[in-house]
Formats: sequence, structure tokens, C-alpha cells
Amino acid sequence: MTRTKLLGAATFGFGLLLAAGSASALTIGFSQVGSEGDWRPAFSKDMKDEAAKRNIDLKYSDAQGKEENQLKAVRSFIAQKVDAIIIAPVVVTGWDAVLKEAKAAKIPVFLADRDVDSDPSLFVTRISADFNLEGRLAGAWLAQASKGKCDVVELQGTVGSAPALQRKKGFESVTALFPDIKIVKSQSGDFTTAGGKEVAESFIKATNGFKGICAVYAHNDNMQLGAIQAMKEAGLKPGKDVLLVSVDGVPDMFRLLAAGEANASVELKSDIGKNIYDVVEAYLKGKTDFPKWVLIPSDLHTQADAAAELAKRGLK
Ligand code: GZL
Repeated sequence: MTRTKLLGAATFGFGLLLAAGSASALTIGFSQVGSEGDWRPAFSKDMKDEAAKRNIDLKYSDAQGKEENQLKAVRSFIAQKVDAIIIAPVVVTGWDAVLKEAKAAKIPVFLADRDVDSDPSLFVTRISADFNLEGRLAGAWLAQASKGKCDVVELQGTVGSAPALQRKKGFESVTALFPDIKIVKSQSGDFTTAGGKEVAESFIKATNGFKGICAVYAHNDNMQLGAIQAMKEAGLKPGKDVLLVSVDGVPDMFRLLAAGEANASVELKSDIGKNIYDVVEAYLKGKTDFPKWVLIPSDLHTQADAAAELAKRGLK
């Protein structure tokens, strides 16, 4: 092949490469809640790693658990004219105005992980697990494990967040079927280990060392980790003296299940970046017929499968 032809072919090839690379070079703004436990950072890492794989320019904002920081971040994404905005809303209320601004700016918004109580026409769709189901799975497990008789203390997630509202509702919808299962104390530990420990300490004190308490239902594993610390410091055997059921299925919880220091956890998948970006990319390529909720499954895990699950994940 002559030099000119060779040069032409190389230029053409390089042009194709450039086009292919730049074609998927989307700019997406992601407003993340914060890093309040073990699950959230795993989700954030997955979102960043998956964006890099897809040549997406991800503008990542950590709100440190404050809604006002999320609203500021979303307005900044609008000003930057990003191609799409992804939000994991810390609480369900307060989103109407900023979602309307995004709509007016013709920037599509996608909800990830959590939910808002705004008009669903203000976002394309929501990609998340079913928190009500997670509460029902936890309630059903406890009803079976306690043979329908149990005084439960509940560690609620962040006040006003979709997972806290729905996990409470789902759990109660099952335990209400059992007259001898009662939630005798319930308070928010804000999804953190420290918060869970603090509330569990107050419950242990108020019940004279968990006298008569059969179970702790925690809306996430981190608060359960805190409760386990509090129980051990009070001389109790978590997972034996008191049944422990929670949500997330983070690695440390699988380790506790395998060690017999907890009893059950409903897994919340954290590797959902691919699910989220698949939806965003398809929408930007013209697909519009999305359901208003793209559901991520949640599975219950117990002491029976914890060791196998750790091995499956390459964890010790
Ligand atoms: C639920 C998610 C919750 C996790 C907690 O989808 O938003 O937030 O269950 C995290 O661990 O704080």
C-alpha cells in the first residue's frame, strides 16, 4: 500500500476511534447523599468505576447528608448544562422546585437508590430496590424465627428518607398479622453505626438490660453493628440472647452472620451503576417508554448461607 494510502487509512481509523470515544462521552451530574455507612461508599465507588468504564464524565457531589447541599449541587449541574442528572435524594420532601428547574432546562433527571414525593412527571424514572419489600422480608423472617411471639425494638433510618419510611411500613404490615409481635421501642439512628449504638444503649438502659426484648430490627446493617457493640458492652450475646435482623447485606454483616452474632440481613445491591447508566444512556439515545420504577431485587440472607455468600464475593 503506498505511503499516501497508508496515511489516509491511519487517519480514517483514528477518526473512527475518536468518534467512538467521544460518542459516549456524556457529562452526567450525580448528587449523592453522603458516606454515612458501609453501603453508601460501596454504591458511590460502583457509580464512579462504571462511569469510567463507559467514558462518562461524572460530576460527583457528596452532600454529607444535607438536602441543601444536594439542591445546590443539582442547580450547579443545571448551570453546567450536563446531559443528565442522577439524584439519590436524602429525604423524600423538598424537591419540587429544583426538579421543575431541571425540566425547564430540558435536562432529564433520574432517581437512584432513594425516592421523592414530587410529581413523577418531574423525573424520567427511579432505579432502586423495594424498601417496603425489604421490611416485609425482615418481618416475615422474624415472625418465623420467633414463632410469632416477640417484643421488638426498632432502629429507624434517616427521618423522612424513603428507606426508613418504607422499611418501617413493610415490617409492620407483616408483624401486624401476629398479635404477639410488638414493636415496644422505635427511634432513628440515622443509618450510622454511632447512631445505632447510641439508641441501642438507651433502649438497653430503659429495659433494664433488654429484659423481655426478643429482637432488634435495624433499617440498615450499620445501626445493627452499633447495637451489637452496645449489647456486648452490656454483657449480652447478640444473635443468641437477642435476635438481630437488618437490611443492606454489607460484608461485615455477612461476617457477623457467619460468626453467629447476628441472624438475618436483607441484601441491598450496591453494584447498580450498570443498571442506572443503562437507563440513562438508553434515554439519551431516544428510548422514552420507561416504567416509573426500575426495580432492583433484594434477597434475605441468614447464618445458613453467610459463609457461602462471603466465599462467592471473594471475602473472608
Ligand atoms: C437504601 C439506602 C440506605 C441504606 C443505608 O437504599 O438509601 O441508605 O440502607 C444507607 O445503609 O444509609
